Amino acid sequence: MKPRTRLIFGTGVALLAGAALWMMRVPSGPVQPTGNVPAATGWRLQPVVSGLEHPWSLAWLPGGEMLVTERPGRLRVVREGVLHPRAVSGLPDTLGIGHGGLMDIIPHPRFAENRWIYFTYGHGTLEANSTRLARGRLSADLAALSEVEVLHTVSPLKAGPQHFGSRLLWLPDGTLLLALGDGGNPPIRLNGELMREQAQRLDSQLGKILRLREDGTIPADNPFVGRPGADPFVWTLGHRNIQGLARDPASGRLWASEHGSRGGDELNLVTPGANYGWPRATYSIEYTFGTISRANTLPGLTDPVVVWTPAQAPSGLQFYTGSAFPAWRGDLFSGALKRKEVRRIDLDADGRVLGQETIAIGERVRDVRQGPDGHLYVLTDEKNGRLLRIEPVN
Ligand SMILES: [Ca+2]
Repeated sequence: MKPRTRLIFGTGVALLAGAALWMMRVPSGPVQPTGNVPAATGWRLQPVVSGLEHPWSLAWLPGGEMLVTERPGRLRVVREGVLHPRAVSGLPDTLGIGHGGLMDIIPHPRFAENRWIYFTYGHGTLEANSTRLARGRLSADLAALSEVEVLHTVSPLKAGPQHFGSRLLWLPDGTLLLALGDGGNPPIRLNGELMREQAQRLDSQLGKILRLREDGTIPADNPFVGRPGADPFVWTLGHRNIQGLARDPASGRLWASEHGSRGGDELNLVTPGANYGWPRATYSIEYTFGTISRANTLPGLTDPVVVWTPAQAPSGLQFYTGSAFPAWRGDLFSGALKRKEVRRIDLDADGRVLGQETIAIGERVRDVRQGPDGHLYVLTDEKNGRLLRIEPVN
């Protein structure tokens, strides 16, 4: 091929490739808020356990037993589908007010060796409180936690019963993510400004995802380590109140769901050091219908991937890898408190959203998790809360 021919040929290939990429890419510009979506098919709901008081999170142990937190401060065990009548002993006192109480729970990646269980809870008083991260060793009979140690107390302290977060997630390098809330709605203030401004302050842990080592110390490669005035635990910023955190083990993509104020709930693709905008840019408005920010998006801020208006009130988030629902593999499942459903978020192999479907539960959904059997398990946030299983039907 002559040089000139090669040039024309090469340019043509590049143009074709560019056009193909353009056709495949997600439209840029404002994210379209999602309202009603079609119902998912091929599933049924199977009750497993009832009598859980405002259950918040669940986790499986290597032996197949489940741990379930109850927001008032109890840790329960479910073995072969039966709720043990006695709560696990040895947990610290928790501040069970509003959004706070005993929240997320996650076993150490090497639990079988060390028996460590990590959990988050509200601590303090109505006037001065925070989210805490602690761990304890679970006895072989699953009856008691011992050697309980507080690994982290989120600072600064906040007032009131709102926006504690919180979700925990292990990264493959053995560090732990702790996702938090901004501390509360107006008129709650700190140092003369609205509490929500904490989400943009690098010296505050509110409205952040933090990254910690398993003993609660600071990983040296956190994105803001060494920056003057920045809190070295901070991993991402600009969040209002994260309630779901999930990781795709194949791609490593990390997803977080958070509550907006009125409308504007978000699903975000999370990368270290990024600023997710709250309250500078948001699709939500005040509960009183006032404006929070005129901007949906701003340079330097990371836009959400999905916006839910009207609000879903998203809760637990699961990336599905199981075999019970082959068509759902590689998709995200988000619980919804307000819409009383599980939302399936259909993703392609590159993590782009293809669509959504609703799985109606009829009760406030606090958490959704994939079980070892490949089914999805749901906790309902009620006084008589339930554990339900989503199973396939032909
Ligand atoms: Ca945002």
